[in-house]
Amino acid sequence: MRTSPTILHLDMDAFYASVEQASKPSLRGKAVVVGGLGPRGVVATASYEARVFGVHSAMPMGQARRLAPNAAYLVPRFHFYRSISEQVMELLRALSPLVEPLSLDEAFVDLEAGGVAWDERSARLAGVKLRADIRAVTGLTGSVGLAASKMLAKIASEEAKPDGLVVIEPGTERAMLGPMSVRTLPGVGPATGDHLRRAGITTVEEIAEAGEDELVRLLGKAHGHGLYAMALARDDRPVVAEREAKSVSVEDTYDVDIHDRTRVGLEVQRLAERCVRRLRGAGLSGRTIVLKVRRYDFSTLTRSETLRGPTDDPAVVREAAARLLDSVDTTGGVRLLGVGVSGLADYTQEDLFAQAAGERAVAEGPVEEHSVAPVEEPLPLAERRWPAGHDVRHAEFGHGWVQGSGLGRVTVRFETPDSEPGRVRTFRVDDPDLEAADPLPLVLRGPEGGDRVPGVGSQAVSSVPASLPKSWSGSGGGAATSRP
Ligand code: TTP
Ligand code: MG
Ligand code: MG
Repeated sequence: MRTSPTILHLDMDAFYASVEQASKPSLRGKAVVVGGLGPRGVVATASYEARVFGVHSAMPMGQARRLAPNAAYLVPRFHFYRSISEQVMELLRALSPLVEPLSLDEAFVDLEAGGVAWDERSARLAGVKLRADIRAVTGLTGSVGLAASKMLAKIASEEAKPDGLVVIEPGTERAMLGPMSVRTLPGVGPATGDHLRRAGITTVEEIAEAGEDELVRLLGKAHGHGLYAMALARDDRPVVAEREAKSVSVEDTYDVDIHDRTRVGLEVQRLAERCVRRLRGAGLSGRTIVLKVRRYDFSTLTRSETLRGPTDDPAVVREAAARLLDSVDTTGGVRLLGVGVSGLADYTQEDLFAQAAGERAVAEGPVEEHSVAPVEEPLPLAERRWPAGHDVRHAEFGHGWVQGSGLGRVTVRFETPDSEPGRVRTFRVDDPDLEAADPLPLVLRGPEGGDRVPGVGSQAVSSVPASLPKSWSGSGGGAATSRP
């Protein structure tokens, strides 16, 4: 492990909700909930003002409305969030070639590889400047964690939230991790957490005390080893930029996130079959089966399993894909699924035997690479046309956003990111003067706008004030972190 805190983890604060507040002046400082507003909708995220009432991600929308009846309820604008995400990722890529995005609002950056930091001081400076630059370019706040490993950098950014920066100094990490819940460690979800609790293990310290053999006994070889190492703060995983793998794969994007686990399973089976058709069509086979799952928040997981020999057998690929799916948490919904086969060979082991039988039927027709999958929850027409929170333009009143619709009426608030909070007017849903519009940029970039992009390694820290992080809250761990 490196000896300086030069791995940076960034996570934007209340991302979707903050974008909405930046777009809509009347919502700043207010409780805002973004998510599915249909009968089975769940909360994607809530502004920190709404979290005070107990509203949080993945909560059923009905429950959120009971807890925070006066909050603004908005439908997500994924394309817009993605464009803001790209601006943020571009700032990260200016720091280092090694940027590993984990979701739309989150990424690791290897500052050392970019030559922008080599010790604690330079790392902290880069973090402070990054936060200021993100604010200047997007108008939003993100929290930064700095540490000598990915695991600790991510824990640090969580501690820094909201709107802060925390550095974990190398040498202090074990003392800091010890009293924390096992759930803090990567890969420990509710199921593993329960499993460990039943064995009397609730803190990271207790994992270390239990010893490696006990962990392996409880959780199996791979997971047990991995978790034990994490508990001792041993994490050598490198920051890896996204790269292309050689494989045959198919994937589907869903218009509406799939929440139903059975349905997810069926889709994976369908994709496995389609993947095998393409594989066979190309006269190939492969040893490694890969499952790709993109979740509601655009975080993308891949799981893979390597077989003893190459295959192009649909049953083998289906079963492997199903096993891989078992290890993926899909709570919150799935936007995209993919199945691939890599480790390609131009023959199959079975071929050597099957040829005699002479029956490798490749009877399937042409396969589309990418098809639009069926929609799970069709929206009522009125909602589809005027989703709450989406932008509109009125011929006379200009740019605004839909505050609500129903009973043949739509209520629009006319304001823009740089205006004062605006006024509300109501129209008929079929008013010809009203049309859907694209979102407006959150920050107007002046002629000097280009200067706001960070000059890598420059000593100048942007003049936008970077606010102080909230103080360290772990018991006895005060020495482990420090503030800018
Ligand atoms: P997060 O980074 O987990 O949460 P956040 O940015 O809203 O808040 P925090 O300050 O705690 O980081 O997720 C990023 C976005 O992903 C979030 O704004 C909305 C979306 N999301 C969902 O759609 N469903 C979910 O269950 C979660 C956790 C996030
Ligand atoms: Mg976030
Ligand atoms: Mg995140």
